[in-house]
Amino acid sequence: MAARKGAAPANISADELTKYYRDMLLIRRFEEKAGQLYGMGLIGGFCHLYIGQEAVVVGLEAAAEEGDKRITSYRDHGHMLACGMDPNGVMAELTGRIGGYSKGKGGSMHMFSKEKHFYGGHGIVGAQVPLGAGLAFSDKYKDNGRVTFTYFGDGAANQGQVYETFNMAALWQLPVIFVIENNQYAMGTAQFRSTSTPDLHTRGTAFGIKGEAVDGMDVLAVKAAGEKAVAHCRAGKGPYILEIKTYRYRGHSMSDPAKYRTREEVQKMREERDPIDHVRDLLLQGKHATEEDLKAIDKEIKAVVNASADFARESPEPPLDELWTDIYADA
Ligand SMILES: Cc1ncc(C[n+]2csc(CCOP(=O)(O)OP(=O)(O)O)c2C)c(N)n1
Ligand SMILES: [Mg+2]
Repeated sequence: MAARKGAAPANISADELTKYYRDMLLIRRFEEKAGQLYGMGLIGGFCHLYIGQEAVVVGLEAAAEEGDKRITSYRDHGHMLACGMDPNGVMAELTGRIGGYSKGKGGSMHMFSKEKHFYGGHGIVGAQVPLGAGLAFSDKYKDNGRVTFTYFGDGAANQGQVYETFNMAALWQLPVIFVIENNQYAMGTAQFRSTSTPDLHTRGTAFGIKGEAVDGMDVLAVKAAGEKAVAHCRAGKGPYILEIKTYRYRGHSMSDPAKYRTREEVQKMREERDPIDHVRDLLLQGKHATEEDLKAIDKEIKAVVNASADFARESPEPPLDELWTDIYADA
């Protein structure tokens, strides 16, 4: 990944930069709070934090339009916040409360929003990839110009169902962007230990799917690549692969022995490549914001996140009769 220095490109406004800063910071602070609540025993089950990867979803959401869809894995809180889902509903779901997106019955990995076109939250590695192509199939059928962002990890990229999906998506020219969030690890397995060729963006070549690698610690690079991929899909040219090179700072999930990488490796990334610091520098160097402006945003975000934790704690657990609801769709 190239070093980043200097001013923002001229075509990016101060308002846009500020929005990306705010959106990424919301995810970072929300995830930190979720980590705290987990430590206090308020979150049960699995919880996979997105800290470090914020520029991926914020950059791609900047390239999306109303009505576009998104679907992802279990590392999903950032995707939900970036597409505008309510932090209160997400935090309440994490803590298993009735005010959560799945009425407290889904938890971290299983949330959905029809309103925001967010189709989950999937715990089976790679399972969302064919589902994402299915969403795109429905859009193609309806000829509505919509695009589906189908996110999955570097580990998931080695799954068989991904390639069955690539074949069908290319055959039917589906408007789907396969977003490989390459954070270099699948649980405790480094990519070089599990993957025969490191360039995951070339994985569509056999199916005639174009792909490119993107610096996932640079929100502007992600946005630019996203816009290109979206234009490709909307023009009816079929699927597109974005391999977004990113990094997770925290463990795979809340229980992670952290023996597969050094502290120094993580520290170096945080210090030299942090996506939020990057935009902060652009804002300050370009004189688009003062330290005081940024402090005010930090304060505002903290208040939103604290309010979500309060909302979650005050929301009751689902009553027992909720066990029998939301099992089948109403015909
Ligand atoms: C089919 C299946 N196999 C194994 C697992 C256990 N598992 C959960 S996450 C994970 C690693 C996936 O890594 P990656 O796709 O890189 O995503 P990341 O966690 O890095 O976001 C594994 C093996 C699972 N959930 N589903
Ligand atoms: Mg990974």
